[in-house]
Amino acid sequence: MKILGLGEVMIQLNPINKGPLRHATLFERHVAGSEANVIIGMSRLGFSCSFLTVVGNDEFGKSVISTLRSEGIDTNHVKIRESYPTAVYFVQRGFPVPGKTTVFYYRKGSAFSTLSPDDIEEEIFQDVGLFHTSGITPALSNSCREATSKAFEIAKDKGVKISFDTNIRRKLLPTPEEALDCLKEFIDKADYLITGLGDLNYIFPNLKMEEQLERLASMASHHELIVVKMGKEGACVFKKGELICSPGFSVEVVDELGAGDAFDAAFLASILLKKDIHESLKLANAAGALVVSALGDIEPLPSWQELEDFISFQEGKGEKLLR
Ligand code: KDG
Repeated sequence: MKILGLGEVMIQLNPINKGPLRHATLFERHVAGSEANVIIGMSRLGFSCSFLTVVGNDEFGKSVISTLRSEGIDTNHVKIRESYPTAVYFVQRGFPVPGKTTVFYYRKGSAFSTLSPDDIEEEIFQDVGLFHTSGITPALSNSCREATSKAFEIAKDKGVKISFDTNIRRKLLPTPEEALDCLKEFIDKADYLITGLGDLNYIFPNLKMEEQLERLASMASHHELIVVKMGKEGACVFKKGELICSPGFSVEVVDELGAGDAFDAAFLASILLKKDIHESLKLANAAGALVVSALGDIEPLPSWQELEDFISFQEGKGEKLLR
């Protein structure tokens, strides 16, 4: 089955040391973007993937394309926009809250923000079994929102399953009202709806998780299941009113960025391979934990073997891995 992703891919500048960005002088350069991270994660787990994005005709755009290609992603639908830059963002790790990462975007007016319904052609969905995007994409500009709507319409028309991660970035959707207004049509059409405790608390404050999930489920008329990521506490699946949860793994946090995307990749891959929900959650939690232990969103995305090794080690069965 072919997987199609849609989203902005950026250049990430991640300081080598933790602390306030104003004092950072040495940076690692990475390529990252939530939806692309998910697609690359699924490619590493054996799925055939293609990605729809827009980059500038610049050095960073070339870097994005070569990264996607080097991961085996079909880049036939990557568009190059003259005179618009590929977006960049900076990361601040461990300051002011230890273990937490803050991002500073330089993406306004980027090549991707010009994505419009004209870029979403029906033939892109040919042979696609699953389409994935997140709440970041429609929040980037009005034309991105219209393009995302068109992609959802085509996917629904063609019977392509949709996976949607609410992925609310408060710098893009600064109030809960804006977030709900922007995301509701995508929540409504998603088959696999993925969210996080932070997003639920933002859009449905002062409610218990079960109540928040009931509210979300009532807005999501096509959902097969809803996944809630809870960081190091693990994750739960809400299906037909039942909540199935799995605990997280405890690891040292080097850079928490990308953990949720690694989770999505392993969860979706597992569900598509018909693994049961407990097993899928466990593998997804393991993928998230692996990604927080290293810099960069894409680099630490695991293979099946690496997931198995990580879980065996965490469960005290990994003696042979030490040699
Ligand atoms: O999920 C990690 C991403 O959020 C991060 O790497 C950058 O895609 C990004 C975004 O838009 O915040």
